[in-house]
This record gives sequence, C-alpha cells and structure tokens, in this order.
Amino acid sequence: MRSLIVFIAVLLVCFNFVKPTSALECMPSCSSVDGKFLAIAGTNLSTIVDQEVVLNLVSTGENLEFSVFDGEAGENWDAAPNLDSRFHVMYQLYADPAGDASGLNGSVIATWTGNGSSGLNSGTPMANNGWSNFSFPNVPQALSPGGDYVYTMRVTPIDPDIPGNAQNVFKIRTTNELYVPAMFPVTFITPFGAQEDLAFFREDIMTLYPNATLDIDTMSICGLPPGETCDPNDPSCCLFETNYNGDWNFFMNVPGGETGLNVWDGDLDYGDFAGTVFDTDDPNTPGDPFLPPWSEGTDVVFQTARPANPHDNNGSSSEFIFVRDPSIQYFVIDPLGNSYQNFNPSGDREWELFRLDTTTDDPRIAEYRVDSIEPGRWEVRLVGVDMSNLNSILLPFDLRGEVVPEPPPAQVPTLNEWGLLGLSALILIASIMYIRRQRTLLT
Ligand SMILES: [Ca+2]
Ligand SMILES: [Ca+2]
Ligand SMILES: [Ca+2]
Ligand SMILES: [Ca+2]
Repeated sequence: MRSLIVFIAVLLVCFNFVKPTSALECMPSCSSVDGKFLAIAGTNLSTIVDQEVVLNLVSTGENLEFSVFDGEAGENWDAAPNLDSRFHVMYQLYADPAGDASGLNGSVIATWTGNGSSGLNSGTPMANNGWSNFSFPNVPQALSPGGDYVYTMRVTPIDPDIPGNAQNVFKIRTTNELYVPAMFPVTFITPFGAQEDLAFFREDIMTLYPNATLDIDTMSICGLPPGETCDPNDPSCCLFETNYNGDWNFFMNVPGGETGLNVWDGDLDYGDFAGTVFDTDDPNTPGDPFLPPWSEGTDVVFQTARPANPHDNNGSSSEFIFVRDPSIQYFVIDPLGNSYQNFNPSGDREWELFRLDTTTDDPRIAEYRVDSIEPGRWEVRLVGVDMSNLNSILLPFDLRGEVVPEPPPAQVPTLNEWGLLGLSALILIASIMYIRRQRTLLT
C-alpha cells in the first residue's frame, strides 16, 4: 500500500513538471506559412504611413521575451532589387509605463538590428524566414501602475533612402501582451513576387501553395507549358490549396460608455480591374484640404473618388494567383456578433473613415446607427485582400493580432521526463507485485 502512495506522489511530481499552457500573442499572425506580415516600405513605394511600425510589448515576468519572424531584409518575403538594396531595419525599445507609446518621447533603452550591424544582437543577424528569440531584463522605468513592464518598440529603416522597390516585412510575437497602440497606423501585406532572387520567389510560392510545382528555369507552373496556368479555384489545379485565403483579422477591446466607433482604412485600392466596382467620395471623410494628422509628410492624397493602383482584384482570381475575391472590404463585428460591413473602403493612397454612431445614421457623419457600442472584444475582419498590395489601418483602441495557445515545448518527453515516466512504471509494476504478494500471503 505504501508503494501505491509513493507511485501516486511520483505521478503528481510528473504532472508538476508539465509546463502550464500559456498563450502566444502575435502581430499580425502566429503562422510561419500564411504569408501575412507587417511592412515598412522604401521611399520608392507610395505609402501613407511614415517609415515605421510602432508596437507595445508587455512583460509580466523578469524578462521581456519576444520573437521576430524574418527580422532581416532580403532572401524570402522581403522586396529588394539587388543585394545592395536590402532594406534593413532596427528595432528600438523605449520604456512606456503608460502603455500608449508616450514613451517614444523618452530615450532608447535597447536596440536590435535586422542585419546584426549593431545593437544587442551585434554580429548575429536575425533569421530569414524563421523566428529569432530575444530576452531583455525588465527595467524599473518600464514598470506600469498595474505592475507590468510595458515597452514601446519602434521599427524603422537603418537607411531610409535605399533606392528601388525595397520593402521589409516581418512578424512579431510574445508570450505576454502585444499591440499597436491606439491611434497609430500600421501597414500590412502578403508580399509576392519582389524577392531579390527567383529562387526565393519559388520558395515563397511553395510556402503559400503547398502542392504547387514550379520550374524556375522554364517558369512552368503545374507542369503546364510556360505562360499557361490553371484556375486556382479548380481542385485539380496544383495551386488550389493555399495557406493564404485573403482574410485578415484585427481586434480591439472597447470600453463601456462609447457613443461612436471610428475605424480608419487606408490605401486599400478598392476597385476591380474591369471597372465594375470602384471607390467613391466617402461622405463622412473630409476631402481637400483635410489630411489625417498621422499621414502628414507621406505620399497620402486628399480623400475623394480615387482610382486604385494596383486594383484590389487586379484581374480575375481564376487567372492570377495573387488575387483573392471579392474586391477588398471589411466587417466590423461587435462582441455579440453583430456585423457592420464596409462595402466601399479606400482607394489609392487615401484614408477613409468608417463610423458607427449611437445618435445618427446621417451619411455625412456615420455609416451605421447602432443602439449601443457594446463593450468588449471587437473584430475588424478584412476579406478578399489580394497579395502584393500594401494596406493600412488605424483603430481608436489598441489594435491586437492573433492569440493562439502556445504549443508544448517538446513533442516528446525530455530526458528528465523519460526518467520520471520510467520510474513511475517501475513503481507501478513493483506495487502490483507487492499487492499480489500480500494477497498470496493472506490466502
Ligand atoms: Ca527575408
Ligand atoms: Ca524581413
Ligand atoms: Ca474615397
Ligand atoms: Ca466612410
């Protein structure tokens, strides 16, 4: 009987060794194969956001732990006309105890560089097409009133004047919280076709289309004669299955007591190549001379009926593998599941307002009148987002990305765990033999 108690105790110890499941929060998403990235574009690509990405990171432990996916420039995913035009970025950390990026007015407390040219990772470039993990001891100036350590990370080009169509894309994740602070714009893209070398283009196609066959020498796709392609909507086409379905999901936690909700979308290039759908002069977004304050000094233009460049739905999805139907639009969804559709988002290089309001549906003010702005977690779900076209968004509350349960640290038990399992099995066998012997002695 004593052995049985020991066995149970050992089992309990084993269970204690199992790491508790925590969550990963990622921007914009956690997958390594979905092609979704944040983007910083070079001066040659027209953008409506400064050359920066601003993110907040929260740490509840001793160290700030975070990972960057494809933090370097070049090879897979990034756009670079040649090796000399890789668009390297640096990741600068600021203490931000207020959690609103006001810490950007303070001094830089740590720097990492994509190419490892300087900073805390000097000599060790960040991974291409993989995650690089970082740990930074929390500093007292980042301590928030709530007891967490809060930081702002500002990602900017090392050389902002790199010529050509240069673009750096990356993802970021942490085991704690991660968000784009309220009222900061962010630009995102599924990059396609501007890699520095055809070999990397081929690899990225194979990532996005796991069943694709592509001969780089002849540019034959699915074994078809060069120049021909099958319909990616046809299940018999080697491009049918894709890891990028054209949907993007952003979230925000809305407090109680709001009387309206403003979502800003920019440069979505709404409108198809055939000219059957096109952008309009949005009734509740001011035009000339108004420009949103966060876009001043960029390539932004006054809101009006704008063309698209390139069109979202730049051709038919049956012919072009970078197109996703329908032409780009989005849904703003409240915590109860009520969904409000923006049928006609922004055109080329303009920002448009999409507003829900509790007092009016006057089109000069709001798209929808709603009974209340429900407090809780709201979603902004974009659909039909083509690849290879920059898009921007700005939310009135902290913009959150994907949250997934963290996978267990190892697929198989570690050496220690094998030892414990073995010990448990031995004790179990010994216990059974002991109990049998006791029974034999009793009979
Ligand atoms: Ca890369
Ligand atoms: Ca990159
Ligand atoms: Ca417009
Ligand atoms: Ca509008």
